[in-house]
Amino acid sequence: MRIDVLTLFPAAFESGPLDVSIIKRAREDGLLDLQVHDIREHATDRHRSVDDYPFGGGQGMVMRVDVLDRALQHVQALADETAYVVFLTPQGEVLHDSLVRELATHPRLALVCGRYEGVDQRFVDHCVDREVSIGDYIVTGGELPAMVLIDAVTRHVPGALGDEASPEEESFADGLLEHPQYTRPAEYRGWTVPDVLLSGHHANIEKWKREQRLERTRERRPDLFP
Ligand code: 4GY
Repeated sequence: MRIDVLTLFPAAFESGPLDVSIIKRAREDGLLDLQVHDIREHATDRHRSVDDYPFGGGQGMVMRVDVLDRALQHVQALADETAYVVFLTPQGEVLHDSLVRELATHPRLALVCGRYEGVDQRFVDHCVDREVSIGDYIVTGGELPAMVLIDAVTRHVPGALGDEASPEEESFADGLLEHPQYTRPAEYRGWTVPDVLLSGHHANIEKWKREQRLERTRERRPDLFP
């Protein structure tokens, strides 16, 4: 899959979480083609301005519709596929497993990262296919939310998790939280591991894991409970 990012801070995507581990390998293997673009290259005045004061007053600055539209048109023309355009904003629908899976079915995404107080609504109305939020809190710009989305989506690209692992077998695929995990040593400072996990009785172990997942989900996330 191809993902184009439009940002005023392309450096935010250099040597970060998308350059290590699973996402690094997905990029090396050609499963993710990530291209980052500087919105400022599409400013035209001598100050290279990308923002201006809000009509009607108010604090802060608003990103200009003309600069964003030129940047997006430039990016769209870089490949044959038309990118599905996602704007990261707390005003969007909250990202969840089913939306991640849906976004992963698009062959090409373009992610628009806002800064300042936001972007001119005309850009959203005329150029954006989907507004997505990573949760009900505010961060300084759309770059971190874009990275979260890229990571979550890439895990659903076939082959990205390697041969054995499948996202279908992960937490949320069946709507439940994970059971607790333990590894050696079996005892540390008197802290022990549940006996059943050391018993070698596979049917009992599977039953315990299921019970733990149901119990955790009921206690911590009743909203997810089946
Ligand atoms: N939460 N989920 C989020 C955010 C801040 C555009 C500048 C979020 O997605 N984005 O907090 N974004 C941005 C939004 C203008 C600040």
